[in-house]
This record gives sequence, structure tokens and C-alpha cells, in this order.
Amino acid sequence: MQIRAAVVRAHEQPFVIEDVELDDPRPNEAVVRIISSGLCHTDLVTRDGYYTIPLPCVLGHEGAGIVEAVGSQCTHVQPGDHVVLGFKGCGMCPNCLHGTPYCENAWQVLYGMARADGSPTMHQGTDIIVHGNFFGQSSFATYALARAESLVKVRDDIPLDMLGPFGCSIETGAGAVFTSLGCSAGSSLAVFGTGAVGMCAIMAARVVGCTTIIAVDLKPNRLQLASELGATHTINAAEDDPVDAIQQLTNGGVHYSFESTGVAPVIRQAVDALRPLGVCGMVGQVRPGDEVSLDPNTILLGRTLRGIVQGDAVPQTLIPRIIELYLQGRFPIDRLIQYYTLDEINQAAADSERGTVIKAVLRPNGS
Ligand code: CXF
Ligand code: ZN
Repeated sequence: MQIRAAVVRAHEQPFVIEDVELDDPRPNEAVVRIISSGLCHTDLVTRDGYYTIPLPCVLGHEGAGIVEAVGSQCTHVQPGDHVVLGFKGCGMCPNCLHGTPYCENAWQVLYGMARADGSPTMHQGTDIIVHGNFFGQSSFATYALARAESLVKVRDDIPLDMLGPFGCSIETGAGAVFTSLGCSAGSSLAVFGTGAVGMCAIMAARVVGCTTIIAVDLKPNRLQLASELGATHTINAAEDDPVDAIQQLTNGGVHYSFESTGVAPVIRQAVDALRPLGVCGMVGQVRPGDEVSLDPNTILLGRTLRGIVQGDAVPQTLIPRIIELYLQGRFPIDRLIQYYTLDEINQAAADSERGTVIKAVLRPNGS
């Protein structure tokens, strides 16, 4: 079928809106009409060439929409169902078999820009390949092709146009606090970076009952919103040294820290802000080649730095729970979102990079 998509033709260049031919679904695939698609830091750094991927290509991995067509073996969703597009690993390595998001073949599966058998999912004309299947979806488009098993069916009484980011940034921030770090009631958490992922970590920390929730960022307007969403303290790292400030506020460091900036020196700060036995979770993609230096004697006292993918979430169970929290007013994700049309994707990207919007969400089929 013919779709409209935001195509990357060259790294560090604007997206170009073009007509593209999308494959029909294979037996285990479904086509989804994309109602919303969030922009994530991962899309922007991929556009800018952090990783070697074939061009032209279509990015986008925070899609939600309505199932349009299903393959013959697809039983758990039907046309008309409301779904969030998740992303899955290879399904066959030990970590996938254990139900974790730490696929041993993650880079190939997510960035391979083709199905597992190497076949492309998009064309222009009969023989020009447009590389799709980014994170199993390529949802910066009016329609996306996905493996049916990666679709999360959701209730249909919540607007689909705010559900796109649930498949990545929202479940990452929430799952990191609920599951990866397992922050407990009465504990302290410092969140470095108050983009969408950091804000969701703050909302989740309020839900689980952290009593000290410290937001660290460079932008006063973000810190203000972080306070409204649950931060008990804010630190502007442009003005104060966040490690000193956190040590003072907590009498020796936080139980948990969460690093969402992907900036190497900030990772060091997030570790140094921990108390002994504290755990730092990091989710931001660091520029390839950048390195982090740590004081080994800091680690010696039982501190941990760990990477987190998707908040260790099982999307089928975590996404409906966060939706429930949203409907109860305890996870006000709508306060993070600003909408754009597909044609406005370059404006959405610029606003995200400048930090004037927290979560830019495209509505490729209109509002
Ligand atoms: C990704 C980062 C690379 C590993 C998989 C998850 N995050 C999505 O934005
Ligand atoms: Zn993402």
C-alpha cells in the first residue's frame, strides 16, 4: 500500500516527506494506521549517524494506532484494535527466551532495517529500497508494518494520540523506577535529565512513595514542571554542583540515581551522588567513542552502575498499568506532550533538541 513517510536521505539532514510503498503483511505481521508517533532521542541520534545504517530509511519507534490489516497467522489482534507498537529482540537468544529486553542480537534486530530474513519492507517504484523496520516499526509514517507479537492491545477509551510514547520513553522511565531500580517507599532518587524519560521516572517515584525525589537539569522551565510532577527538590546544574547539592540534601547521597541525558560526565555525577550500596541506572545513548571515568573507590563501597533497556518492562503488562495510573490522574503524561503533523517533523526535531518541548508527538494521519 502507498503511505507517506518521513525519509532520512542523509545523516544530519532534515527528514523529507515522501510517498513510499509499504509491503503487505506476512502471516505473522500486521499493518497499523499510525495515530501518534513520539520522537525519541534515539531517532534523532540515528538520523545524525551515531550508527551505521543503510539510507534512505524511515525511523520512528514510538508508534500507536489502529490495526488496519493482519497476516493469516495473526490471532491476538484484529483490524480495528487499538495498539501500541512495542519492539522486541530476536526472540531466540537466552535473554529473549527469559522474557527480558536485553536481546543479545539487539543491534542487528533493531537497527538492521530489514526483516530477520533480510527482506526490505518498503520500496519506491519497483526496485528502489527504502530501509524500514526500524525497531520493528518505522512509525514516522501514516502506516507501519510490525510483527504481530510486538503489538500491545490497549483499551479504546483513552486517546490513541497520546499513546505512542508508551512503547519507549514512558515505559523506560516508569519501568526503571518500578522494576529495574525497584525504588521503595521512603527511599531517595535523583533524576539527571528531565526529558520525557526523566519526567516519567519522577512520576513513577511519586507513585511508589519515594520521599526524596531530586530533579537535575539545566533548564528552569523543566525543573518547574518536574516539581509539579513530583520532584521534592530541584537542582539547576548550570548554577550548582549537583553532586555536592545532593550529598547535602540527603546527608551522604541518594539510594538511587537515574541518568537519562546520555552525556558522559553526567553519568559520573549520577554515580558520585549515590550513597554506599546505591544504584545508578543509565538509559541515555552516549555518543559512540565517548568514555566515562569513574573513581573505583566509589564503586568499592557497594555502588552499582547499570544499563537499563525499556525499564525491564514486559510491555503487555506495564503499558496497561501506566494507562490506569494516567486515568487516575497519577501519571499526567499529557503535560509532557506537544503535537505536530508529519509534515512538521523537522520543527518537532528542532524543538526537541532545543529542549523547548519535552515530548514531541507526530499525528501522521491528522488530529
Ligand atoms: C534503545 C537504546 C538502544 C537499546 C535498545 C533500546 N532505546 C530506545 O530509545
Ligand atoms: Zn526510544
